[in-house]
Amino acid sequence: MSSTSKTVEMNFDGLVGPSHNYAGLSHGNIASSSNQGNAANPKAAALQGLAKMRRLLDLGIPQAVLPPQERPYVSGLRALGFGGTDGQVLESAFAHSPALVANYSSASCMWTANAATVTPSADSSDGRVHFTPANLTAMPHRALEDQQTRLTLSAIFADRDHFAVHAPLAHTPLLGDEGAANHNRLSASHGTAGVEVFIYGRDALGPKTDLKFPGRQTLQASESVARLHGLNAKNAVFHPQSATAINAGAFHNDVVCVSNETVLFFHENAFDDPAALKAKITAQTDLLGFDPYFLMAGADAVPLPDVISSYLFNSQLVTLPDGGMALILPSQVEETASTKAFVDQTLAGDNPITQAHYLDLRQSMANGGGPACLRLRVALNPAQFAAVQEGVIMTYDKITHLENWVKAHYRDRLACDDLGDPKFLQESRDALDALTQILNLPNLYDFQRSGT
Ligand code: SUG
Repeated sequence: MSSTSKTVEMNFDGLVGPSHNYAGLSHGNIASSSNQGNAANPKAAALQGLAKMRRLLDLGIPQAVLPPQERPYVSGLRALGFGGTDGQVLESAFAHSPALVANYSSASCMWTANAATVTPSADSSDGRVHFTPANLTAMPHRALEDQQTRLTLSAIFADRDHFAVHAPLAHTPLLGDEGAANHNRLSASHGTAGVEVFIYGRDALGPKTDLKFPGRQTLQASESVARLHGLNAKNAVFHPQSATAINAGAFHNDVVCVSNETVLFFHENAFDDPAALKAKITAQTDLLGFDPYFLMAGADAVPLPDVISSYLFNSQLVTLPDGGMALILPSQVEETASTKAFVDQTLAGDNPITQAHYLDLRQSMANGGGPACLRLRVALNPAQFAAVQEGVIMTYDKITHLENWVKAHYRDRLACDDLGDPKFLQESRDALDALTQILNLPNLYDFQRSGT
């Protein structure tokens, strides 16, 4: 795909890794907990993700991928004192604790909305696109992702004239950072200055709260990312997620809210004091010279449990090249009466949303990841677009190539008991080694650099 003459948004989807499984690792994520111990189908998961990318290309939306991380993460286990060959490291760690190996084997980096927070150059102080890889400290298995994420983003956005990839924030509960999943942006268009809306689950320096589940994102992390990205009081807003939403299973704000250009699409229970949030946003959009659309689903019409089980607001909301916007939704939204009715009502209403597309993402959804979790949005002007490492940008041919790669390398059944098997380790490495050639990302992984 060639670059266009204006700023466009490119979605970087997480390519689902060969170790996709259901280990029930995410406390507070109801789908993850309730599917614990089920066998997964990594092949179907990866193909479902690629089908979503193909659909976005059909709509004329630029599409790219972020490759999966190396799992099982043998160098991580080796650093815990397990020794011998790589196969022996895995076997002895598994004999010691299958749960430990499950944490070091999760394919959770597929949810790239948690890979980083991204500030487009229209908002940053130095005219570059800024990325801060999320430290993901709240969940043990996810806290293992940030160093590789930094390496991957640095390889893809290598041009320092256009891109700044920061270090992740320190791994302390004070600075729990979950990336773009708690970050919205409102602007007249992708290329013009906007207001960035940081939603946090917890003020780590404030009074104790009555959260039943972890408030993963802290206010202090959001403020730090905004500072690092060169945002100021005029283009950043900080606001708490509601405890009601977190306690109902909205472990990230993007389970109950999505934004795109002028639209904020959200549930009544998403935020503490939604009226106050709207006032903060409009104070800034007035200065920027546009009126936002606040499209809110009331809790009476769309009960919060329906929102959590269907992932209505974990849709992608994308700007169509010929005008209007499309919602990319999981099929569960179509199968749930209240959420389907709200989508139909939105399409019929006076707002920019003109299309709804329902997709089967059941493998990812069973771990609490919908369409929006699976993508990192990056707004790029033509020069920035041209500077992205080309190997990760999707064309129809490349998607077909990746589908064939998945069919050749992935299992169609993976249970937690399979994770300690050295044969599975070798299969995964063969797959990732081939992938780095397809995407032209040489020496991306530890096992390639160490030559084992
Ligand atoms: O962090 N699930 C992920 C889902 C992340 C969804 N992302 C967004 N909402 N943006 C999580 O809870 C489950 C893995 C397991 O249980 O094996 C998991 O990590």
